Amino acid sequence: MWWKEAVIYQVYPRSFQDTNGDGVADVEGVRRRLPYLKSLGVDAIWLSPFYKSPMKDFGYDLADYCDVDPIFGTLQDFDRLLEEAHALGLRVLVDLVPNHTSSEHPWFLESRASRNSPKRDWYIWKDPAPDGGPPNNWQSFFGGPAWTLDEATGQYYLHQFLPEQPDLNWRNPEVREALYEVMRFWLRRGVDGFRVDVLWLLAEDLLFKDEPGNPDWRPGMWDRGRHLHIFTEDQPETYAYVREMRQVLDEFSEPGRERVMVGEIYLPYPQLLRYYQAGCHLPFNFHLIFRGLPDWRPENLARIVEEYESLLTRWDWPNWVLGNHDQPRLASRLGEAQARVGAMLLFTLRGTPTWYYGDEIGMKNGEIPPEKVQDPAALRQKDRLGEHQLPPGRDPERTPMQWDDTPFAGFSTVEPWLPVNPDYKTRNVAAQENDPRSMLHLVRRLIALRKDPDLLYGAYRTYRAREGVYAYLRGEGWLVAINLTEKEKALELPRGGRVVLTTHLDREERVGERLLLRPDEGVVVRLD
Ligand code: ISL
Repeated sequence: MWWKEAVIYQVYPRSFQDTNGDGVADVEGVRRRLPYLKSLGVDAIWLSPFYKSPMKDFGYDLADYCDVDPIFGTLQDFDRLLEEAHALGLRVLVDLVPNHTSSEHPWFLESRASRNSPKRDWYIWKDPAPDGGPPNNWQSFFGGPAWTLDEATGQYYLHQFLPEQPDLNWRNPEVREALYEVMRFWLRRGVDGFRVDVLWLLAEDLLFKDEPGNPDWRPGMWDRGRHLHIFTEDQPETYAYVREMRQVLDEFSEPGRERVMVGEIYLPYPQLLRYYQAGCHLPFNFHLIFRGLPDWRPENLARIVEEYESLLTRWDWPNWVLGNHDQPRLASRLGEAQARVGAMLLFTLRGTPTWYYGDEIGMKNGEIPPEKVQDPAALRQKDRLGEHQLPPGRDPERTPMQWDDTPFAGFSTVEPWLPVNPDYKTRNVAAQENDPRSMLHLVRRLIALRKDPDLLYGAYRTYRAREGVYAYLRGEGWLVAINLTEKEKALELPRGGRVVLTTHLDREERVGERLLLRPDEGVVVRLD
């Protein structure tokens, strides 16, 4: 099945390639860069939202599910991109944002118009608490209460994100059918599937009780962490909704042309894995991001992989991620040398990898001067906490793609919406194409190597996970050994073999039963 063998590449549409000189990238820019994506060897592209939107959350606030925002282009541009991608053998996944719309979506305008509106029940409206305050203590992901009062009708509406992102009421079958029609709209156009936004948050408990306090919360942690989320996350109804979405996908699937659902789900494994049973092809496994990167030791990484591997049934296909548009850049979290090691890990584990644009050249978090901060998550904190506490937000990982060393990095002809990282002069695609030992070449080699049937489908077994070295076996003859330290390490191999790839890209040689790993080196060994 294609999605088991695929590498998915995430494009953040605002930041990939501008073609009309407005400083914001566009759909046409993705089309023009298809040859690059093809040369990288990826199989599928996932596009974050490019739909009509007031852009309060940069597209995750949709005012029209079935049209392209003019800043990104037109539906015709999208059709052309899709056609050319398919001609090159690249699949295209689009973002589906079912949990909330923009407050400017016609559905919400109708819903808020009056308490008797036929669409009143399309969103979640509640009377104020007896003191006039919000109905309960639920907090928004972006800080502050998850409820906003609509003065005109005297009720609060729920928004787990911005006040400009009201939550749809998924218990209402009309809402569900409307979203399934949205899916059909894009499936008929030919998309290969969806990355579904906040899939684990679709339903809320009907009693709307206060969330209990989180005993682990400490000052400095984010607001929403003050409480547990037992009434807003992972509710039983969600599984039924996932099943229904899967049916819509199956209406359009044929052998070799399965339309797939990738689910954004931040949950512990036992809960996460239940989304497979509900029919989600790839419930995102973010554990390397939120447990691995902060504690980059072999013992920890092996635990993360083994727990997952031991819980998966043979119907569940694994997947791995190291970065996305909500998380600090891989190369900033691990440093340049270990980012290469991280890439080797991601592409040699069992399961479908998803790769974030720019990580293949080791792009780092951009430095965003306070007056240029755009991310609403950061700006809301600033309003509440004051300038001096301004958290970095998510802009640093969304800076323009660094194509070459010309002004604005070949991204645009004008000042881009977020500053280009100044390191673009030396860190860019063109420079790395010319450097045979660059991270770009490493990623390309890893993606190509991953096509080996044993690396795709072979079993995973931990070989060693201690003293800075993490080594594992894949299938019959592969051994991957990564050195997570800056010190030289030695590893006894089960038998001799051949180093076929090193993160340093400078040796391919026979090894005996003793493998020497240089500082920050990862190697893939083909055992005899
Ligand atoms: O960024 C996060 C964790 O580090 C999350 O809080 C994130 O906001 C959450 O996972 C939901 O993300 C998705 O939905 C949001 C949107 O802002 C994010 O960009 C998107 O990935 C609302 O649609």
